Parts: sequence; C-alpha cells; structure tokens
Amino acid sequence: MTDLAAVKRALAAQRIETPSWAFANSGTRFKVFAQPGVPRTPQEKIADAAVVHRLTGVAPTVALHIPWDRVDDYAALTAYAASEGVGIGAINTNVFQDDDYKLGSVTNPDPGIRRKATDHLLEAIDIMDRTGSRDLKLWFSDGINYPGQDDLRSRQDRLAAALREAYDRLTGDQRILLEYKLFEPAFYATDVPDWGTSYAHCVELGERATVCIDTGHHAPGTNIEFIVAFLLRQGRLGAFDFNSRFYADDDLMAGAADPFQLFRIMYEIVRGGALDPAYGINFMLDQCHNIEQKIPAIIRSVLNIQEATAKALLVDRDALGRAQQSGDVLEANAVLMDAYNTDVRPLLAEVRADAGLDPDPVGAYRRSGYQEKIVADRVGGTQAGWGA
Ligand code: LRH
Ligand code: MN
Repeated sequence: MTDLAAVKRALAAQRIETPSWAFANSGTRFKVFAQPGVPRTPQEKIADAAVVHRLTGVAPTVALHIPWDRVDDYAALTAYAASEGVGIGAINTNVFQDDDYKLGSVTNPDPGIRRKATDHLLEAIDIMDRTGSRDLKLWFSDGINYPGQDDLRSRQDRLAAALREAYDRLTGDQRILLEYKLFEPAFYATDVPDWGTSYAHCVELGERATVCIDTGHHAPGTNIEFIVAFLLRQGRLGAFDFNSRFYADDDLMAGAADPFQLFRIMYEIVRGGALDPAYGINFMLDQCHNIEQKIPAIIRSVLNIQEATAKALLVDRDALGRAQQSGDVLEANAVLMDAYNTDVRPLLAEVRADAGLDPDPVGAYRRSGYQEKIVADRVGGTQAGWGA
C-alpha cells in the first residue's frame, strides 16, 4: 500500500532548476517574437526565476548561461539572487555562437581555436568558484555536415583532451554534466550525439563526470526511460534538461507534448531512489517560450513535472513487483497505468497548502500583478535573448 504521507514529503522536497535563458526572448530561424516585460539583465532573469520559486516552492535555483549572463561581479550577482530567495545553479558554457567555432570549438582542426574554446570552459569553472555552483554544464554544438568534412576519430581525441583539462580544473564537489544531442546545428555527425558517447567520455574522465539528458535531444521513438534506468545503475546520471517535443529539439513545456513519457522517466527516477535532492540529480528545465508568456509557462512546466512525479510515487510497487514476478503482463501494465491515470492535482494542491502556498500557482501568478509590473517597468534598454 502506498504511504501518502511519504509521497507528500517527497513532493515537498522536490527541487527543479529553472533556466535563465527561458525568461528571455527566443524563437526559430524564421522569427523571434519579442515580448513586453522580458528581462534585460541577469538580475531581472533571476527576479523572474524567484517568482517561480515563490509560487511553486520547489524551484530554488536558476541556471546561468555564459556569456548571456556574464557580469563583472559574480559574488554580487549571487548575493542578489540570495536576496530574492534563490541560488545560482549550473553554469552553462557557450561555444556555439562565435564565428571561430564554424568548424567546431574544442574539436576544431585549428589548435588555436581549440585553445580558445577550452579557455571558455575554464572561465566557467572560475565563475562556479564565485557563485558556489556545483555543476559545469557542457553542451557542444560541434559536428560536421558532410561525410569527409573532418576526421571523426580525431575530433573525439580533441574533445577528450579539452574535457580532461576542464575535469582536472574542478575542485570541491564540482562536477561536469556532459549533455548530448543527436543533431542540429550539425546535420551529418555530432561529436556528442547520444548517451553512449557522453557516458563513455564520462567514464574516461572520472567520477566527477556525469551525463545530462535533454529530453528533446533524441531520435524520435527513443526510449528515454531506459537510458535513465541504465545510467542510474551505472551511477552516471547527473542531470536532466526537461522540455518536450513533437518532432525535433522543439524545447516546448516539459510534459506538454508527452506527459506519459515524463511519467515513465520519473518512475525510473523514483524506482532508482534518485528523486531525493541528496541523491544529486539536477532536475533542470531547458525550454524556449517563443509565443507564450514565459513566466506562467515555466510555472506550468514545474507543475507538469510535479504531476508526473506524484503519479510515479503513487505506483503500487509491491503489486507491480508481484505481477512482474508472476509474468502477469496485463496486471503489471495495469498497475503502472493505474497510477498514471490518477488525478494528482488535489494531492499537489494539499502539498502546496501545507507549505503555505496558493494551491494554483499559475492562477496566483495571474492574480499577482507581476506581469503587468514588469511590462510597465522594463521599458528601454535591450531585451535579453535572441534578437527580434
Ligand atoms: C542545446 C541546449 C543546451 C543549451 C542550449 C540553450 O540545444 O539544449 O542545453 O546550452 O540548449
Ligand atoms: Mn539542453
């Protein structure tokens, strides 16, 4: 029988990290629709992230992206975040927006360009030293568009050398989150295309290197929960970039396109005993809100993850185990679907009420007047994000 009090405690303790860049303007190669009230500075992004935490109670850290969030004084930025009730989370590197990186960053045939890219990874660790961040989040857009364009094997050697230099620079509890992505912007071969490549580099590096699963970075039909189960077994799952997609790296709200997949992923997390923050998985969002209002979209995404988690926690594990052991295929599937088909919104409303929070965070945001305030206040200056 499921212990509801334990389920409520686990939900109250859940931690989800928001991405600073999701508060900024974003779009596609066709158009960026700028929105009124969008942040102009890292401080304004952090203020918006703090609103998400104040209303959900489970989003106490915000990930930064460098140089999008570059400031002169990271200690002051960290203090500002603390004054808003949030902490600085993962530091994301960016070696995908510089002209020099057309043929690759750390994998570039040119050693001078590799040096420049590797120095950026080291700069990010310097920033972690000042923000107190644990996670160095590495995603490489590196890849090639045509067979023969470059030597696949040599590019892996170059990647490994840069990763080694960053790894050896880590101190304290700092660690690497190595994110993979099947394609885009490279359209023939990406240098870290899948979980296996990321995992192999992590094993080669050492214990502090773990895999980051971005749920939008797989070939259609990929069983992501299998990857979760496998990496948990290996002790190499470090983080998620949650979002959802219908086709490619659409970066839509987590759980919006495929709530059942999100449930199956969170079930493997619960089954693996990896939900508790102490286990060390960084549950992050990585999304772009191209046409919808950004802050309520991020609040909705946090709620979608909470709902998937609550359903996963409600799986009757004993009944499931019995059905699996006895080979009762239909019963085993029925037990899991029973939990998935449970409306957990009343339970989550109770968890929020117990924490002194409005049971309807999206409604609370609409009633807060914050949206009207930022639209009125944030006039002038340059909006953050992709140029409109
Ligand atoms: C790459 C990615 C990566 C970030 C970027 C904003 O597609 O998922 O995690 O650096 O989006
Ligand atoms: Mn990502």
